[in-house]
Amino acid sequence: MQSSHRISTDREFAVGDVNNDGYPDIIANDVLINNQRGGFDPIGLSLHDQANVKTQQLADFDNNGSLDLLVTTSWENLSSVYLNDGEGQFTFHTHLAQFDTDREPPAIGDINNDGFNDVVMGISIPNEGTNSSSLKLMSYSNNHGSFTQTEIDGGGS
Ligand SMILES: [Ca+2]
Ligand SMILES: [Ca+2]
Ligand SMILES: [Ca+2]
Repeated sequence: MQSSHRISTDREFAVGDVNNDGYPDIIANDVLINNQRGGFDPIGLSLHDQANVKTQQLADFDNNGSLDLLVTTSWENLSSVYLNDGEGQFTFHTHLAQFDTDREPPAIGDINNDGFNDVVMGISIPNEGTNSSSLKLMSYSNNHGSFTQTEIDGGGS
């Protein structure tokens, strides 16, 4: 059976196996589960500020073996982590930056080698008393799904 599903083109979508059945699934406006017969079945995806999603990336943030979702939005300027229940249902977990994020997607990797995926992204912080803002490079180190924000020296521009 062929699933037809409308996706908007101004957001990045992600591919990964979100229900751990060995078949790659798609995160677009919805979670599209690979039905193993060449089609995809939408199962629903509820995000804050759904209409303004800018980037979506999959990575396991709580180390339970299921891919979680890191989302940035362009309107409320939030970056948020959603945890996967193992079936591809994502539940809001935490916000990272609440400032405008860089146009580039965040980078994900275990930068302090503790076994948990961390996040690095550029955020735009307003300069006090002016209309200008500074782009700063921030790291979000992850400890069992709880993130600590640190400015990376020399990362601004
Ligand atoms: Ca799958
Ligand atoms: Ca996970
Ligand atoms: Ca880490």
